[in-house]
Amino acid sequence: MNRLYHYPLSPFSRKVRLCLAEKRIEVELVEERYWEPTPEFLRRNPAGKVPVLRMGSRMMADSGAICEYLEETIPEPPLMPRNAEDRYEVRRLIAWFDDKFYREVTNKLLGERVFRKVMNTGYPDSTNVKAGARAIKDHLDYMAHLLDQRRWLAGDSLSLADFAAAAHLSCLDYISDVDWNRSDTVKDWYAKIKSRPAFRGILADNVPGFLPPSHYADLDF
Ligand SMILES: N[C@@H](CCC(=O)N[C@@H](CS)C(=O)NCC(=O)O)C(=O)O
Repeated sequence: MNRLYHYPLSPFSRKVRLCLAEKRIEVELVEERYWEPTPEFLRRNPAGKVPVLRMGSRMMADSGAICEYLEETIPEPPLMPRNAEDRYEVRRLIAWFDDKFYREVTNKLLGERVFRKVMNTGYPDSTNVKAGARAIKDHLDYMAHLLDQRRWLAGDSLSLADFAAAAHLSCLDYISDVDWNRSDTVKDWYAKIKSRPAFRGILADNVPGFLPPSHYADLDF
């Protein structure tokens, strides 16, 4: 059985879960408290990060590398476009969310509100929380700008860029940190992606000590 070592509120783990589910690859999920790394965990991934995917005898780390591997080995349904220009745009947006959005928003909001508590590293830093809450507005506006011209974030087909964005936003939605009233366009996009069967597992996540809001799993939020 394939196995994904993950943490439920890790956006990088969620991106891989969405990719696996969309391609109908079954995996057993194993929760990894990566901030308390065991020797076995570090043997699986010397970088000490989740996600890590075990497929057959192969152990794979880094969500970007894993998703591209899955795309190359299990091409259906496709999550990358056919031509180079369109693939460039998907990769640009994955980097946007996994680098810029993560640094400016996810890490500031989720990092302070959730991970400080689970890692036992003190109280949330309100300067970081305020900065994250300010930055997410610009990101939602940028998404609205893209979605005004395209059906999906990187073009007219669903792609890994949508999964990267949805992975971050779903983690933040779990702690009620997304203002869905800011843009109908972004809300419609999220409703569309949220209703995919691949999203079911993520909507069923439960992190002890953090109860998601009622709209979190509601497809008609
Ligand atoms: N580039 C990596 C980033 C993974 C990552 O940063 N994961 C976080 C959890 S969301 C982690 O394991 N952090 C532990 C650390 O940085 O030591 C990927 O895409 O998989």
